[in-house]
Amino acid sequence: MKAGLPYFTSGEIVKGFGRGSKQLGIPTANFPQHVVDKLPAEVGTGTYFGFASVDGSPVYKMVMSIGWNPYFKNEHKSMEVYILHKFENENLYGKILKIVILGYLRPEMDFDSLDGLIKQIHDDIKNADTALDQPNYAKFRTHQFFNNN
Ligand code: RBF
Ligand code: MG
Repeated sequence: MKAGLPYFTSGEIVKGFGRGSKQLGIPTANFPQHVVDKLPAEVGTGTYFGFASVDGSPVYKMVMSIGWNPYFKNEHKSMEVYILHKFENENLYGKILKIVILGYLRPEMDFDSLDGLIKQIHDDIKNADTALDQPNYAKFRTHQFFNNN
């Protein structure tokens, strides 16, 4: 496993840039800045995969972005989690998101078009979905970190 991983963290879901759902059709749950600032140096920017749970929900696969989103030229580093589960019209703001980061997919990139970014994220979702079926990753779904929330 990559240095610094597995990495376990949790925090309240806060409002992001409001682009994920509307502009990209890929809603993400954003962590507050103090959670981002706790990331160890080994867990650098890029796209990662792992598992996630929201307020004691079942544990779902996730894929996430850590960084400055070069396409949008953000000024703050963010941690945005896309959960591979369809939540029914639920507002997740204020709920507690628990994640374990298990693997690294690729560095952060800039794109010529929004379409290019969206296509790449869909590839990331597929790659995460496949990787997380490997037993060495899948075993974390039942890790005690996700118990009694
Ligand atoms: N934004 C980028 O500018 N470059 C990236 O390489 C990038 N990769 C992402 C990968 C995943 C799995 C996700 C969920 C998002 C990624 N984003 C990336 C962030 C995207 O720009 C962000 O979700 C929207 O700006 C909404 O805040
Ligand atoms: Mg978001």
